[in-house]
Amino acid sequence: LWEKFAVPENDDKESFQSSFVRHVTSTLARSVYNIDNFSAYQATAHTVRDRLIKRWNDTQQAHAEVGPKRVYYLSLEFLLGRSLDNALLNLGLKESYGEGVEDLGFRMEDVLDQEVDAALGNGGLGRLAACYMDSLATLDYPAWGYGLRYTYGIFQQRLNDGFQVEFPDYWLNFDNPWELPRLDVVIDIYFGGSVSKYTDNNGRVRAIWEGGEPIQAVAYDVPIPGYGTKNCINIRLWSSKPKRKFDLKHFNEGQYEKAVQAQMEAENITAVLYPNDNHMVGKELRLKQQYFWVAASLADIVRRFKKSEKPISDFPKQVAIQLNDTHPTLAIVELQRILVDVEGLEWDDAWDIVTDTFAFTNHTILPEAMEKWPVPVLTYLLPRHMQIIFDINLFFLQSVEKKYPDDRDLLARLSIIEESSPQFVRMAHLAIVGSHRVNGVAELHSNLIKTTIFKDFVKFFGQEKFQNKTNGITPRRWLHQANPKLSDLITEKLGNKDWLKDLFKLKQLEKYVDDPDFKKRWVAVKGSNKARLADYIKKQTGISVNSNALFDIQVKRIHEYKRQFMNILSVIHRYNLLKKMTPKQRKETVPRVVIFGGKAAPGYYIAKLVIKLINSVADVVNKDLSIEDTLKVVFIPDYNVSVAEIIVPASDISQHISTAGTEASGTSNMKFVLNGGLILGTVDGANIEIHEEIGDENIFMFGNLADKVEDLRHAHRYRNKQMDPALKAVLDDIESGHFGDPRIFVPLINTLTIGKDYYLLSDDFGSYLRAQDMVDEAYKDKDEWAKKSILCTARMGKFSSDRAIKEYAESIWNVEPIPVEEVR
Ligand code: 26W
Repeated sequence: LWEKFAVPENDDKESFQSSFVRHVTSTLARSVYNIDNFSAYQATAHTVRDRLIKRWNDTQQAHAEVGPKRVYYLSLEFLLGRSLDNALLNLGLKESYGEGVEDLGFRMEDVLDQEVDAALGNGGLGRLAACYMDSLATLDYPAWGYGLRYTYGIFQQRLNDGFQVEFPDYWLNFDNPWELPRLDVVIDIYFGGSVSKYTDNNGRVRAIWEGGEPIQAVAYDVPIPGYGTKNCINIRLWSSKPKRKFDLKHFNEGQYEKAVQAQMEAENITAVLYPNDNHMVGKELRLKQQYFWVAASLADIVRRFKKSEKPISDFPKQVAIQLNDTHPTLAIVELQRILVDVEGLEWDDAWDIVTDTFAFTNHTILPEAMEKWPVPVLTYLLPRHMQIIFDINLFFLQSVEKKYPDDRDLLARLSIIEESSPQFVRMAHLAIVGSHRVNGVAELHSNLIKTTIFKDFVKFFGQEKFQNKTNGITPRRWLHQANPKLSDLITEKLGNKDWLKDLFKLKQLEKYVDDPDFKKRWVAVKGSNKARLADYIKKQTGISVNSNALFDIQVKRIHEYKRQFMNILSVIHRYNLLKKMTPKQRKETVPRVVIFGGKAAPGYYIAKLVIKLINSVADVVNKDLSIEDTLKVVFIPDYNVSVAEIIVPASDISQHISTAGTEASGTSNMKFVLNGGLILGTVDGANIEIHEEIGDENIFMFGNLADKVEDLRHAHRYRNKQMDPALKAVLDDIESGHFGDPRIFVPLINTLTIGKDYYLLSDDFGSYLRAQDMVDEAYKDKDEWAKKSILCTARMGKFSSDRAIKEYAESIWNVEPIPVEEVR
């Protein structure tokens, strides 16, 4: 009987339209005669959602039948962006649904543009998690993501007089068709309380943790469809809710308001995404978020494991958990607590299970980003967990002492506890000790962590525990979706879309680098993407830019180590040169549009001054008619995933100019090159591997190498080094008031003088300017440039997130793909 009523998957235009109309009238309760673009978006989204739910169920059923080892990706951030276009493309419905929408009188582009970004992340780490989910789904892995459903995502950025101002991102204002509330999946999470010990029947001392008031974690599921497969995986996001019961004590005392307040505090836990990227701020609420999230996730994972009825010792054969940076490290402690206190295992047996289950990815070596939490705070929020951490540390240090007797310094360096006052828990140390594998995110970065921050751990645990997994990006979103014209051209040339599942197939494009017709079409696509960006810039900022100029783009979070400051200083240098030129010289120079975008953490004063400086320089340069349109400067406000999809396909050059050794990998570098944009970059992060793949002629590299950085810093500190003269001249220019009241910029300029130029702008400035000149020179040869652009795209196979995910699956998780058949 059930089969008779099963909904078939009809992908044609008419089925779409009938579902569209049904959703308009039933789901949205509107008349089909007066619906706007937003309702059209909602009706389309709900139609797609129906499909996703079907696939989601089929996938869960297929997995339940096999009972495979599953991988769980714990990430405090999932920077998904928009879902509709991505789902249409991954499901292969773009064409039929597109026609269906247009027939009904809408422009698909306008409909897609109604969607607000799911912006539950800061930058690189969050977007990486989103790309990895796309690849896990596409490659048919039985995988789950676990995160938090923040009510407010990353703030919206607006500019006021050139300064950043933050606005709350209340993204759930309207219904969110991309989540399935699971109001039946609810887990009680406890904070505080106390621990008592007792001796059980076998004479073992056991602990009981009796937590304080429970807070509920409610599951919201976000389906992630793979490309060209029926597999559809799930990101489970937890939302905090008060447990619906009276606080009798307050109630009896007649303190109604107090009772309500306690309930509101429960909702606070998942209210807001912390907007700090690469910078630890020790807020207690953030720690509560972390525990709330890992405790709910582990309860869910353990419950699913128990359904298999396998012995608990099989846990690591069924479950792999990847820790996305140290943010979920308490999961290690929580699993140990469950195994010892709840399941009654012996400590050592439990610990073997824990370490076989977890693996840890490090994403940064910046000292200010390292998470550490005060012992007193942990002690009152999670008393039992604090005891377990001390025990983990004790047994770990005992094993160190056994191997290296009498090395007290080594013990202090390795200890999970920092012996300061108060004491702190070093989360990275806990993550390493509790995991069987640790990895960095690009070759250089993985080598650096082994020789610097984790050096002593390599000495103790050995090399094998430490791996590299170079990051990747999904070609579905970052080429197929963001750059449909280039995608179509590639598909036409290669004869099919197989490259979307095997990015190494792009190699075949190399055959055409000398084909004039192909080159012409390639350049035309770039031109039309630049025109699209120029339109967007005009709409957002009012600035007109010439789309025949060289588009030079730096978009990423604003941070001193990423050196947007150095970029804008070089723009001032260029501006001064242009002003000195004769009209004839100006005619011969390559016109440039320098584009910036990115958010500064709200409390990061220096980063915010960089934004102000960029806008002040833009104000002066863009108004100056004497330079005859040879230079424009643009700051695009509110950079996010959907804005990136417009920006990335439009670059001629993009800048990735971090001080060597500071950018763990970078992933936007990969996005730009995949779209035929060249890189101007330092010898850092994944730039190095991109260089290796695409060749010397197709990239502009400059600057000091990572192994020189420490010596250079030392020289600055102790030898009053001379500043680069060109840099000095530019700073003088700012100080003369050329770009508005110079007093504003004093603290920024001080970072180079009083602050000893920690990120070595002065040391790299000369070679940076020379590299810029080489870019100008190369751009004059349009034909050669087109060739470089094609070769860039053709050689990017390695940087697909599919490659990265396969490496994780094979050498860390030990999980296999499960093909999913449609269930009727
Ligand atoms: C505790 C504060 C905090 C918040 C976020 C510390 C660290 C982070 C992230 C780990 C920072 C981050 O996003 N790192 C970036 O990770 C990307 C993905 O691996 C890399 O490509 C970037 O180079 C790295 O900066």
